[in-house]
Order: sequence, then C-alpha cells, then structure tokens
Amino acid sequence: MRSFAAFFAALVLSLAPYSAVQAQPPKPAHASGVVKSVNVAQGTVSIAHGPVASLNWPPMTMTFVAREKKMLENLQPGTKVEFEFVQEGSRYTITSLKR
Ligand SMILES: [Cu+2]
Repeated sequence: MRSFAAFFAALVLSLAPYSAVQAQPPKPAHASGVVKSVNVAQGTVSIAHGPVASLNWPPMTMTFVAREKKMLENLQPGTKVEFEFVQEGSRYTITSLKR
C-alpha cells in the first residue's frame, strides 16, 4: 500500500511539468494577405489572407480583431500585410501586424 502511494506520487510529479507546458497560451499563427476594409472604431479589419498551413486553412476573406486599435490607424484597403493572430473564443485576434 505504501509503495503504491509512493508510485502514485511519483506519477503525479512526473506529469506536472507536462501540464505546465499545456497551460501556456497558444502560439500565434502567421499569415499574409490584403486588407479589404477597416473599422478603426470597432477595432476590426477584413483581410483576404493566403493559406495558413499551421491551421490547415485555405485562402479566404475574413474579419479579424486588432489587439490594439492603433494597429489599424491609417490602414487602407489594398494594403498588403503580414500578421500574427490567436483564436480567442469565436474571434481571431491580431497580435502583430506589419504593412
Ligand atoms: Cu481565414
């Protein structure tokens, strides 16, 4: 009985580092595309993006939320951008954007 408890404790301890890794925030996905429309007031941008291999996404046009509205200031439709984003619930949030 005692050895079983020791074994169980060792098992829990050996799994602890693994669960710590799992708890880290998701790695941002990288994409490039062309800006279709911008709504600075709402902090959203519609982008026709290319394929996103890490998510198995085909090219498509979709709306993203900017983490900071200032990312969208003076951003014009037709501008080519490269960006990173993470999923937050049902939304996709841009964490960095290069134009
Ligand atoms: Cu998409």
